[in-house]
Amino acid sequence: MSNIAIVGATGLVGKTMLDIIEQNDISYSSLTLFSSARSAGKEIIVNGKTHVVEELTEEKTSESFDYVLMSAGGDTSLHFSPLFEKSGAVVIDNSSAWRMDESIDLVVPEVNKASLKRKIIANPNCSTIQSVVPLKRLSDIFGVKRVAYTTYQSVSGSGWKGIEDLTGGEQGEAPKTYPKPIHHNVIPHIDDFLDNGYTKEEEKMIKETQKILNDPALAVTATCVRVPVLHAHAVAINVTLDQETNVIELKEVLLNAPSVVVMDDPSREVYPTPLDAAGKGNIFVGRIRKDDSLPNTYHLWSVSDNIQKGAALNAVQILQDLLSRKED
Ligand code: 11C
Repeated sequence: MSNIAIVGATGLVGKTMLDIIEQNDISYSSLTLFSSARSAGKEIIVNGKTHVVEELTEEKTSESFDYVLMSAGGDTSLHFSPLFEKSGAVVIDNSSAWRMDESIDLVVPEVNKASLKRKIIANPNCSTIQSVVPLKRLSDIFGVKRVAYTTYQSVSGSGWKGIEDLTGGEQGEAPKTYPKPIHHNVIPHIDDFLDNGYTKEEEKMIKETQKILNDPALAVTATCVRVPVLHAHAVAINVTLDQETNVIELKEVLLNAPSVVVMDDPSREVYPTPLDAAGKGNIFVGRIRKDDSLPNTYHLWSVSDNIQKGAALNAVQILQDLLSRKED
């Protein structure tokens, strides 16, 4: 059995990782919970045992961990992940710090596997994960030529503080996290703006899709929007395929895609919404239809819980894959 550490255990993603570890009966020899100095000392019960959260320090990285699930932001990861790696641990990192590093694998278990050439594995951005899982099936079978994303991202993507901005806004409070009120509003601005007019969130979706689908030249574009929803992101995906197909065939392919649940029957008003996906681990896809404005082009509507499959669950699934390899 393994010695597992969670860094960022008191955050929304860290807490969900612990819930998933419990729900999936993942066994371990020891479980150590780390946080910043601010949250150290808090107590968290996992599998009936009380754990006192410790402040992460350089010294503690050498405590012979086998696996470290890191959800503590880019700067913390840049500093501490290589120290854990040097001490022999495999780090599964939820920040964007390592994702585009050529030596680091960016992994969605339904799509690709960690090579372990480095012992730091990057967990992709939430809106990327729920997009590449259906796209990978289409890419394998029909080839993908171009992708245009428009996202509708819930406030839990910003952690507890995003949730507080929405619930505070409902009480008439001014926003503390977002540049504009999110209550009764939508904000076409997630993460910082870049010189080219795109945001970092949009750049992440573009570059991470190219890396995960192993096609650096794939034409991808994105507009990312924050919406006043608590849990689960929606992504409108417009995809141009290399080979001709039709809606029936496309649905058939997606019905067989791992982790994908097709909810698509307009005649009965069946299509996924964030309320359908919240708290669940699947990627729900609907509104599958032909885009007649371009050849071989289709619309998909993908909805998934950004804290579950979009972050904590994907990281734990990477861990489960590594644990199963160890057993073989
Ligand atoms: C959001 N997608 O909804 C972001 C959160 O690069 O892992 C995740 C940011 C990241 O705000």
